[in-house]
Amino acid sequence: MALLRGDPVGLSVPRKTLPSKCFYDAEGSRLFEAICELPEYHVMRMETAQLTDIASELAGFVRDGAALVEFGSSASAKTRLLLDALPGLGCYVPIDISQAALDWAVAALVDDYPGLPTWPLAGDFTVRPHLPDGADGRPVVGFFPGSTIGNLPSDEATAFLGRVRMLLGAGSSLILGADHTRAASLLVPAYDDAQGVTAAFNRNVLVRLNRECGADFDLAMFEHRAVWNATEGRVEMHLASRTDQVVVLGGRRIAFAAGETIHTKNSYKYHPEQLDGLATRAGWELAERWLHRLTAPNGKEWVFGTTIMNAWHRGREPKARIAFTDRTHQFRQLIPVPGSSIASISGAECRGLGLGLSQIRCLSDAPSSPNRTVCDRPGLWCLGESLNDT
Ligand code: AVI
Repeated sequence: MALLRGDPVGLSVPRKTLPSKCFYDAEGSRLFEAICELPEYHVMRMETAQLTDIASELAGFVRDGAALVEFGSSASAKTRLLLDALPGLGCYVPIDISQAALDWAVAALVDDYPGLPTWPLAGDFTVRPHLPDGADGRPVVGFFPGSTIGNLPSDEATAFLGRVRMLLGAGSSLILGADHTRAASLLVPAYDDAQGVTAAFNRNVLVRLNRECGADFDLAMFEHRAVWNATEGRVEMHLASRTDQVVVLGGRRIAFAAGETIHTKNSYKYHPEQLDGLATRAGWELAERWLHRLTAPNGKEWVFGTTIMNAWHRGREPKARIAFTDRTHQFRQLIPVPGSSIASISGAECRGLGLGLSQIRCLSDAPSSPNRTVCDRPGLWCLGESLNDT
């Protein structure tokens, strides 16, 4: 059941969901690569075309000797476009939770970039918030392409960008790729393609539950659906039960009514200004944005954006941060807060970090909050510790 461990919502509640980490086993990664080639799905092609166009302009924002830190290891064409445009780069630091993915990415790159020191960082950077020693003292540029930021709701996206900001440090920059397309007539086919590749990608989560969690989902009895939710500004992927049925998972019986769905994925399509708002709350400010547009035969537009942001400069850095521990007092998270010695975080952000409110203890030296206050009141938040070292 490792696949579902820590799943805060899951399948045993009325609105069934699964965590998006369920998608990416070897088969899921293979299917995602196939999605990127689909005629209906333009995200990857647009980003690659855009980076090809702007690589030399982006290079103007990166100082010689800089460390390039990529979130999600990759040996992709996009990484290579940047590396080719940045011959003065000091080192490359791909970060990934999976050691195997890192090994593969690094092996694929070293032959082509023999002079570039590569310092892969395996693991959860939110738990061990330090760059490798090889990056010490260098200007730092983060790279988070692929519109993966869109797979996070706004509170989690802010928390993620805040963690990235703390990792990369004062004076750093971040290159962020995000799809801004919001036309339902383009997005629904992009997530429900004619060849059924996205449907197979979605159903693969059931294959994994059968294999890894002892479930007995009948794949033919679940239909893939993609829906544009205009209120939330996101494409939703669901698996809808074709009939009344009961599925057994890890010894539990889970009932599905006909038409009931498992909500498996969200792909938020943030307006550029929304993205700026999230980034600002996380300690970043816009330096430059490039928008790449593609007009479809029906007159609707695909819009992809690459944004470079700078961490707050001296005098505007966060003056406080929140340090969380879990029940075992293990370090979990730091969140920067601008211009204040008091840090705060919303309940939604806590949940975005995968922490239940009762799990959160806050280390604080603020007079109104004794150290290690257990924050269990919805709506109000923990006080953070003051920082002298930013
Ligand atoms: C990885 N991510 C940005 C893709 C997206 O567009 O949300 C994942 C995806 N899932 C189905 N199609 C694409």
